[in-house]
Amino acid sequence: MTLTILSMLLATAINIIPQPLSVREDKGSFKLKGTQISCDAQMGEIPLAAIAELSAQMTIVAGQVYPVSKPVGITETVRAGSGKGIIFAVDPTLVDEAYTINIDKRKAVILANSDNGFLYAIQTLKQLMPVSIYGHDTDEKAKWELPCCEIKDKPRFAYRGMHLDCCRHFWTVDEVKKILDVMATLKLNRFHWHLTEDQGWRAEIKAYPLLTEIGAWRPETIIGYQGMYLDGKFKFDGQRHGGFYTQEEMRDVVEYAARLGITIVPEVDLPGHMVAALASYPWLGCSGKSIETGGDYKVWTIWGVSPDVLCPGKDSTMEFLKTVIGELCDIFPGEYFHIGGDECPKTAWAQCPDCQARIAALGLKSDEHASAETRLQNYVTSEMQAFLATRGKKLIGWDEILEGDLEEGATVMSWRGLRGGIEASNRGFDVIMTPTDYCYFDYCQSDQFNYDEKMAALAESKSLEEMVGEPTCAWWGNLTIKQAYSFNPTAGLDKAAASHIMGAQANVWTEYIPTPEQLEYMIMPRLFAMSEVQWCELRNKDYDKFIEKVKGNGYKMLELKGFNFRNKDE
Ligand code: TNX
Repeated sequence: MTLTILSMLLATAINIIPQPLSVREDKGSFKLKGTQISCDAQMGEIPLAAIAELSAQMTIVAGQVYPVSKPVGITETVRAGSGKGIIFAVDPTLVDEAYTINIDKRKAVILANSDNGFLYAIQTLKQLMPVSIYGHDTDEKAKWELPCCEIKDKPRFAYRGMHLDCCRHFWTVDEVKKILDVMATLKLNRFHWHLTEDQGWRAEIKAYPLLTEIGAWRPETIIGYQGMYLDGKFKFDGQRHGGFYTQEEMRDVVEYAARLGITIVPEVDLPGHMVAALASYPWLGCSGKSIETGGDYKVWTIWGVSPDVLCPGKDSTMEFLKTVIGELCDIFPGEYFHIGGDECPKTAWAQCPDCQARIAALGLKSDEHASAETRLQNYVTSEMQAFLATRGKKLIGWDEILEGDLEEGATVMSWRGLRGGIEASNRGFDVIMTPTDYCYFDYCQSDQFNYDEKMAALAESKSLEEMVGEPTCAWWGNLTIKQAYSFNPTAGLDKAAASHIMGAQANVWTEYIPTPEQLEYMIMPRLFAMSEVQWCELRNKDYDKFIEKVKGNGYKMLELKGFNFRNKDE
C-alpha cells in the first residue's frame, strides 16, 4: 500500500484551518437532520445574527430546516449535560476570542465568552460540516452530520491582520467585502485598509473635496514592469484609472467587517507617498511645485518612491492632516490608526525655508543617529500621536518611525525584515510583524521565478504566464506558501521582547495587480498559511498536514466561494 493511500485511510474527518489548539476525535457522529439551534440570552447581537445566518445557510445547502429558538438562559442546563441539538452558551471562564466545541451523538455544545469566540466557533463548525456548506446549492448527497469530538481553541496572537492597497489599483466595496469574508473564515481579525497613496486618494474627506475630485484619478498607468525601462522612457496605457469610497461606503464596510469580527485599521500614509494629495492641494508641498519635474504636482502614474512629500514646516499642512484624520476617526471606531511613515525622502525639506525654520524653532539637530530632517519626521509622527490620543486612539506606523526618536505608546509595523520589529520590541514598543520575506503577498508564489527570468520575459515581450507560469508577480521577490508558513513572528526574541509582538499581517500591495482575479490569486492559498502563523501555537504547526488540508477542503471552499486561487504544485 502506498503511503498516500495509507495516509488517506488514516486521515481524520477533522480538517480545520487554522489548526485548533486541541482536537480530540471521538467515535461516531451527531446527525444534524431536524436539529434545533438554541442560544444563550447573554450572547451578543453579532453572534446571534451569525447563528441566524448559519441556520439559513444550512437550510439551503442541506435542504432541511434548522430552527433557531429564542435566546434563553441555558447555561445551567448545559452545565448539567442535558439538552439536545446545537447549543450556544456563554462560559465566563473563557478568555477573549476562545471557544470550545463538544459534540456527542445527541448534541453539539459551543461555549465562548466573547463575540469573536462565538464567531470562530461557527467558522470551525462549518469546517466540520460537508464543504458544500460554503456553496449556494442544496447538496442532499452530503452527510449532514458533525463528527463527535472535543475542540478547545484560542489564538496565539491578538492581532491577525491582512493589509490591502486600494490605491495602486482601486477595489470596489464588493471586492473588499469578498476579501473580508475569506479573512473571517480563517479567523483573521484586523483589516489594514491602505487608503492613500501617490497614485490615488481613496477616502472621501468632506473638508477637502478635491482629494477625491482630483486625487482619486490618474489619466494613465505605466505599462508592464517598471524595471524593464532601462532608458527611463516609460510607456503608458492611456486609460484613466481611479475611484474612491464615500464616507457612507466606508461606514458600510466598517459595519460589514464588524459583523465578521474584523476591526479595520485605516491608513493615511504620511508625510511621504502623498503625491495624490499634493496634486489636489499644491500648498501642502514645500514649494508648491514638484521637485521631480519642476512643474505642477500630478497624481503619479508610475511606481516607486517620489521625492515630492508633504511640507511639515507649514502649520496649514499639520492642520490639514488633523482634519483628514479627524474625519476618518469618526468613521473607523477601532483603537488603532495607521499613519504610514514609510519611504519619505527628505530632499525637499533640506531645501525648504519653512521646514528649516521649523527645525530651528524645535531645536532639532543632526547627530550620528539621525539627521535634523529625520527628526522633523519624528515631530510629524508625534503631533499625529498626540492628536490621535485626543480621539482616544493609538498610532501605528511602518518601521521607519523608529529612526530618530519615537514616543512611548506607538506601535511599530516591521516590514523591512524582522529587524525593525526586534529593535522596537527591545525598546519596549508593541510590534506587528509584516516582514517582506514572509508576508508580502505581492511577491511571486512560484519558487521557479527569478528576477533575470522576469526581465528576459519582458525583454522578449513574453508574458509572465509563458515564461514563469505565473499571471502576476510583483517586484523581484519570491514568497512560496511554504516560506509563508515557516514564519515565526517571535523568532530570536527573548520573553520580554516577545510579549510585545501583537501579531502578524500579510500585506497586499497592488502595483502589479490590476484585476480582482489576480488579486485573489495572490492572496490564496497563501492566506491559509498566514492564518496558521497567526493562530497556532508553534507545536501545532505541521506543514505536511497543513498542505493536505489546503488541497482538500481549502481549495473546495474557495471554489464554492468563487474566489480565485493558485493551485500549482512546485
Ligand atoms: C514598499 S511596505 C512599500 C510600498 C510598496 C511595496 C511593494 C511599505 C511600507 N512601502 O509602498 O508598494 O514596497 O512591495
